[in-house]
Amino acid sequence: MKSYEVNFDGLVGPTHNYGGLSYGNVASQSNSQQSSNPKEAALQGLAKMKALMDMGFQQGVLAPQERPDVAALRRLGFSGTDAQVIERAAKEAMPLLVASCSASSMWVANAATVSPSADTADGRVHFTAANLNCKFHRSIEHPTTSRVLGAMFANQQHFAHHAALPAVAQFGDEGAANHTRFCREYGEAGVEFFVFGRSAFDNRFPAPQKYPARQTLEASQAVARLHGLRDEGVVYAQQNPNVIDQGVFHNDVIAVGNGEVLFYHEDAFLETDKMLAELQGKLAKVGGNFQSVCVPRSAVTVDDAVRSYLFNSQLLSRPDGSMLLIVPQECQANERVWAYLQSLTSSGGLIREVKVFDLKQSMQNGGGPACLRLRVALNETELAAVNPGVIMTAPLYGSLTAWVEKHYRDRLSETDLADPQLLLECRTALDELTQILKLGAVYPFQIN
Ligand code: SUG
Repeated sequence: MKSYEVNFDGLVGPTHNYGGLSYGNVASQSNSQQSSNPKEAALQGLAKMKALMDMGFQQGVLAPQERPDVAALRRLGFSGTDAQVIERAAKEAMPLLVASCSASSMWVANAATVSPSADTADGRVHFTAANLNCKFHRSIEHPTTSRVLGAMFANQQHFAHHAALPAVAQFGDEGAANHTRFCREYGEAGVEFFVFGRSAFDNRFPAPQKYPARQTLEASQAVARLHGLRDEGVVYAQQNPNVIDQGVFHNDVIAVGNGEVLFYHEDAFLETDKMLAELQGKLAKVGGNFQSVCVPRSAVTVDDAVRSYLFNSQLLSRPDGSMLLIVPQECQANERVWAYLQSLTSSGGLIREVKVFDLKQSMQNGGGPACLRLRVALNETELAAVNPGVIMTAPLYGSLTAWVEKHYRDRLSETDLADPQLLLECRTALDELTQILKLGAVYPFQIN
């Protein structure tokens, strides 16, 4: 049976703004308070989805969330009508209003961890929504994420959904941003690679000194148990705490993998040789031939990687078996990174082509091409069981573009977030979106 990696991209929500909310994420910190352009952000994301679809890849779309999250503000003690809740939060606690307005759900690599059916004990595709509990503005995403994923992958014969892990730091879980799967074919059993930043209960693992390590070993282990993965099909590795302290807040800022290939920076991991040997050995047991491409620090520094987001690229398999790298334009702007990419694609290796995308609006918050997509490996039968409303087609691209043009502002600054009109605009837009994507009622304002 045929199988595919389907990229579900997060549609940027109408409140996209630069709140400076993510300590440890250099771009989010340095662009704090700049005014944003939500319309441009959404159109940039849609252009990437359309381009991949046009190249023949399977592409889907994941809906944004209801923002401002009035319910979250109510839980923090703001009361009255929705407009009063927003007005009071703006007056008394602007940072909380800003957090409740974040469009951060666009970075759907953090939405969930997904294990394909070939890897799981019950032969279903498993999803665990990420608790994202390192940052308040992201910790409020998972209930809606679960409802949206439930509406997209509703067929219980093929899809199993798990609620987010307990929302405490010990089980900090950032979803697929720290999860990679290696396999020969998408429909065959593979090796799931979980990268953690620290251990909550075992102090033998060194932790970063400056910035938070968002993903714990214990969270990754819990996800592997929930999904029913075999020990032989799992490898855990620790991210180098020094790179976390340099702004590598997820593994997908320093490594990317696909098929049998891991593309990574020399400084990405601790105990790299041991880890590579384990990946090689476990992939060989399921018939795969693990290959790694190490980018040396002499060619690209960690700082280059953080600024250019070289590793936050999408590594895609083409029908002839070669690979294509989708990179943000910041890679072209960095001389060393661009020179490295030229030598990589001309070296006769597996990665043959680089395609550059303008994702500046998202990049300025630390979200590159890979952050914007959630990968779901599906066989033909499973793909046919996905809600067809969320699979990208030329007509859907047309409808979503028109929807963005109609509802989105082209400028948003912090003071605009206090405008109760913004809430109404967002709800009107999202109500229409659930009809376009055939999701049913998934947002709090539609349910309560
Ligand atoms: O969680 N930025 C996101 C970026 C997530 C990128 N995802 C992956 N690497 N997979 C984050 O730090 C910034 C929001 C702001 O500052 O307004 C933010 O949430």
